[in-house]
Amino acid sequence: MIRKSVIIILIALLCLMAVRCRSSSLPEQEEETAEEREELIVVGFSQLGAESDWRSANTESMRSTFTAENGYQLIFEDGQQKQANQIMAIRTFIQQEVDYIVLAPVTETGWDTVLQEAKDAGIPVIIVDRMVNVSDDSLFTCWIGSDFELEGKKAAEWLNQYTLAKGLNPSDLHIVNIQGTIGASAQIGRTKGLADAARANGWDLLAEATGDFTQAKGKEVMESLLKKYSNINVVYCENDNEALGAIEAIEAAGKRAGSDIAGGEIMVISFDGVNKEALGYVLEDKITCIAECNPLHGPRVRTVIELLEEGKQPDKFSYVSEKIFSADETVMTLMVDGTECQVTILTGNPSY
Ligand code: GYE
Repeated sequence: MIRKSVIIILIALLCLMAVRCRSSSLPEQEEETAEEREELIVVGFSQLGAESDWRSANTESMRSTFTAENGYQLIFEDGQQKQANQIMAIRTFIQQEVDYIVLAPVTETGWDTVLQEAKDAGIPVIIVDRMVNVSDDSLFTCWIGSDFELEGKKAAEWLNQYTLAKGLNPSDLHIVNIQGTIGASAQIGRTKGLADAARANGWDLLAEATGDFTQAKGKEVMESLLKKYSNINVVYCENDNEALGAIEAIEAAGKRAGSDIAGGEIMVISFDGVNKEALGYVLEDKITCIAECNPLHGPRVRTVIELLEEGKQPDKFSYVSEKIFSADETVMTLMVDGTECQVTILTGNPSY
């Protein structure tokens, strides 16, 4: 009897120990994970959408930079080209108490309120790609992106030099502009670059219509422009995806995309230089010239965050330097804003 109760007591003791062990090991494990999580820098990234190859490359650059191996936790939100979605994402990041907010804004205006909320919460906001137009620049920490007007000026100056070299009369250039998303910095700058050059050079800028930076819309818009204007000989597309769509429309209308304007071709000019097919089209002369726009902002944003972590102040505005591509050697050098710019001649060798 005594032996039996000793055994029961022993078993009971063992059970108790086991339970105590589990319950003491559980919080330890939880603590560890929480600690581990705490070590990661949490970045909330509000991406504006997935409208183009440029955008996909930009998203990929952010995803492959802000990894756990590099010490980050990335919370990614796709705004689907709607500012309301992006505002909602930023509010969620604030609630989640992320360490940094990165915003690639769909359009420039309408950010004051939500950025003030982020500022009040003490969360630094880094703007990438397009700009925000806010009344108080202290609402964001810094911006990294491209000089879109410069890109536009380069493309327009390339067209100017090329057509002059070919002996074309400026007033015989009948241009349509398939614009990007209206109100986006990339649209505003590129549209201005062309419109100013058209005025200065005496080109006939027939129409401006938005293609929303997508291939489908680029095609649709070009189809209707071709129906409306029979004399189009240059199409300026504010990104490569629109250019691919425009070329589809040109060919479907029984016309040819190419640089031989005098021979009846429609010259396609574009931006980005990210899409492989578009770069291939440069070699085929279906796209005559592309002003590069660099999407690889992930490492640049990381450098900024590292500076901030060290208590240093990054530059307020950082512009990425960019090239201009063509396969045609007629124009080798451009003067834009008093600066000489070499044209990068594509030869099929991907080393540019
Ligand atoms: O050129 C276009 C994209 O804002 C620079 O957005 C970006 C532009 C890019 O959809 O392809």
